[in-house]
Amino acid sequence: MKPKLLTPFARLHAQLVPLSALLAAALLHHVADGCAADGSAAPAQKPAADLAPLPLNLPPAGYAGTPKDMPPDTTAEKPSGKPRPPFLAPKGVQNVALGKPVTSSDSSPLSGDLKQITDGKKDAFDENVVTLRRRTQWVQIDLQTEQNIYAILVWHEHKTPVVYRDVIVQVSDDPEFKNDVHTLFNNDQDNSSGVGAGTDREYFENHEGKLVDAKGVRGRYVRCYSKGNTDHALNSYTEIEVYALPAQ
Ligand SMILES: [Ca+2]
Ligand SMILES: [Ca+2]
Repeated sequence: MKPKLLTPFARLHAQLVPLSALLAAALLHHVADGCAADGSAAPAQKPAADLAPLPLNLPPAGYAGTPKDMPPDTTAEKPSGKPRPPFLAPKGVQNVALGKPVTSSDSSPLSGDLKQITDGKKDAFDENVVTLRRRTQWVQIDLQTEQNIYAILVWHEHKTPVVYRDVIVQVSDDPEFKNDVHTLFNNDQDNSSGVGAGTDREYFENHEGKLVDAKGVRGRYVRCYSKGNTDHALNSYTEIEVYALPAQ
């Protein structure tokens, strides 16, 4: 077939159609970005001014200095000895785990009481440590309402620079953790706990606790796994904090 020659008008039309489609797309993008469909201004991405460092209240150091000897078979980095940089989260977040009920795969700890994991006491004293039996164990906090979670801090025991194995931190709306599970941290690289292999690194316990970035994930339950540490096969906890804002 002979190629059809376009009249000057048809050529202009052919150029304008994609242009108008582009304009419409740009307009839609603008609406999605900043304006609600009814024309009122919708909240844009949270500006940096609404962020603030987490309102942490750290316990004193449980040991002096940094570990001299690296334990064998660890993926942990040698600690720098410097304080952790401030972690920014939306202003107004608070530790919503304080005083909340705790359950565990081990319902009768070898020492301490599960409720001590959310009692706010986190100094490196033996009486603040709850110890669960060996092998993979978990503890779970019921925040009692859905929350937008920005950070989770875990102190196993920080009297000595031990490295815990198979630390996995998850959030879900399902108390059984079967559906809708968000895994925020997992350093079980060889999947020896069978929850799934993770890519995070091990770390040394210290008074700052392990800070896990939760990125605003929504959920009611927080579950933390571990499988012993470089000193012994038991699983200890001193405190878990969950920094969140009530879900809208
Ligand atoms: Ca405690
Ligand atoms: Ca492992």
